[in-house]
Amino acid sequence: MAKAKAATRGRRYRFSFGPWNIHEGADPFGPPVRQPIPFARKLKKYRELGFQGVQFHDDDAVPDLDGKSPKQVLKEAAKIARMLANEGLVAEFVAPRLWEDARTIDGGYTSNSLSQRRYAIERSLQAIDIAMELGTKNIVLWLAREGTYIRESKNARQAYLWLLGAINAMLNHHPKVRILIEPKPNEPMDHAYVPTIGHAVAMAYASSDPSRVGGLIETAHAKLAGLDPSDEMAFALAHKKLWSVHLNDQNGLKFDEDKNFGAANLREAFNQVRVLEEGGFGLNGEFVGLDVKTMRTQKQNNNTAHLANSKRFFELLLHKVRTFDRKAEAQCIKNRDYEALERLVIEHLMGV
Ligand code: XUL
Ligand code: MN
Repeated sequence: MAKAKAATRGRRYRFSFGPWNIHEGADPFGPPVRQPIPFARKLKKYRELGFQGVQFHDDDAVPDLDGKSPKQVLKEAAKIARMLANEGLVAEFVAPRLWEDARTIDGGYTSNSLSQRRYAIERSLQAIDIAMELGTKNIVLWLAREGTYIRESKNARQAYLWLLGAINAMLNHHPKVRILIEPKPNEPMDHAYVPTIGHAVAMAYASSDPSRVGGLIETAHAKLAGLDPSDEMAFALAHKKLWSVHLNDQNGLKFDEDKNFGAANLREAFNQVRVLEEGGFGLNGEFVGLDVKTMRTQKQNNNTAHLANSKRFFELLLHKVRTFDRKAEAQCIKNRDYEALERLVIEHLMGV
């Protein structure tokens, strides 16, 4: 116990975000409100803001990849790998973008159309090739359109089997690839398959190589499922399957808000940091990933403040976790005096 504590005290975390987090502000009700920033300029921001890891969709690395030959795709990915190295950055993961193409309107891996399921798998295998070129083994699956608008449109049991088949095909494609399932219960679908980390972990154990399938938990997605994000993270950590996080926040059951980490519920954020710190998250090279969007109201020249702020809120909460009075906590637990424990937590957070 003392040894584990020594290992975590003073531990430094590495942070990542995706280029889509510097967002132009379009939403379903209005157009962009800021000019797009070229990828190379976004890349310059990472170190400046204190980030080392870059999260990618496959076409963040290779735009319009469906129209390019496999050779061309790899050539362009290699160019991005050089850009990363020049900036002192690393790729954290690549996620196949399976929700924009016309062939994924009704889902990719779980589409009712055989040719569309094939397209989804082919595109995912190509995402693995891109990931390897970028120097990461991690593939994130956000299963955007794998689900239904109306229940009767798909056979859910069959869909889970197709999903498993797709995961196994990816594992089979490269001996080192690791699949990180990012669960989300809804949006864009009414109901999404694999809505929670429990489902993702079950899929991992059912796969052809459970040691290479794990999860990424996004705060907002857990909250949209009506669950506590820190408990979800703890569940994955207990199974050694928390391989990344998307920290952000969410003000109740609305659309996926991607608010700043800690901005809606500070205590929940504190508990996420506590669980990550106590669970040894990061000790195997995991990144503290953010998935936070620039507010639509933000002006062009200050469109990265949300990233710096979310990282800062994490670090301030980490300080709160590390300075929490553990002896007093143990005493409250021993006495089963949870009213006293609650007061201890709230006063600590309020700096009393
Ligand atoms: C969608 C979401 C995505 C994934 C990556 O809700 O969170 O940005 O994190 O595809
Ligand atoms: Mn996310």
